[in-house]
Amino acid sequence: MKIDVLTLFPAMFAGPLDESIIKRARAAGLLDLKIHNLRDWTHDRHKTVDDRPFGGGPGMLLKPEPLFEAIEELRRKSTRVILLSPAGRKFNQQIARELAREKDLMLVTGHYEGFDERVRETLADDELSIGDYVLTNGALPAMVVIDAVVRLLPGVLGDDESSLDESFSAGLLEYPTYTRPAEFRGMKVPEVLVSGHHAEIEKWRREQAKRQTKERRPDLMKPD
Ligand code: 4GX
Repeated sequence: MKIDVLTLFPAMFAGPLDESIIKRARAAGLLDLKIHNLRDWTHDRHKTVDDRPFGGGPGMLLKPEPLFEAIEELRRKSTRVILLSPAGRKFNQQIARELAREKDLMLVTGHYEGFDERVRETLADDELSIGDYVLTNGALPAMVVIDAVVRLLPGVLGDDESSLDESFSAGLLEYPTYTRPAEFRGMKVPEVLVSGHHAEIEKWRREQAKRQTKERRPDLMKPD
């Protein structure tokens, strides 16, 4: 997959996407990730990317010209252009799975009060929010989307890394898990898990996953 990111803060992307699984995906050629500085598509001496809103009011908006020029230069027919903003659809695992099936993505991150509305109307295929809180800019949301999508690309996760998906796909939280020692500071691992009764273990895990979900995330619970 090719992912282009358009941002005013390219340096923010240096650490998180150069580590661990995303680093490995890039090295293996499974992900072609390019970070672009929106200021590279300005033409004035001050590299102006923002301006005041017509009609007055507080805050600055990203001007349309650099965004139009950048997106029109970088996108291909196959590219899904996605804006990141608190006004977008709420990002979740289902949307991550949907995006993982695309050939190319372009993530466009706002700043200040947001985008000139013509960017949204004309260039955006989609608009996503990572949650109901306000960040200083869209770089972290873009990295969150990239991380969640890239780990779903075929070949990116090893067998030991991929188990977590199943429970979320099944709509339940994980059951509690333990590793050695069997007793730690007086706290014992549940007897059934060390019993070797595989059918009993399965049953216990299913019950625990349901209980955890009901207690902590009832909103995930499917009616049944
Ligand atoms: N999930 N932010 C975007 C600027 C902005 C404001 C309005 C467009 C419209 C955020 C989030 C988020 C802060 C990124 C404001 N852009 N983005 N930025 N939560 O809080 O995605």
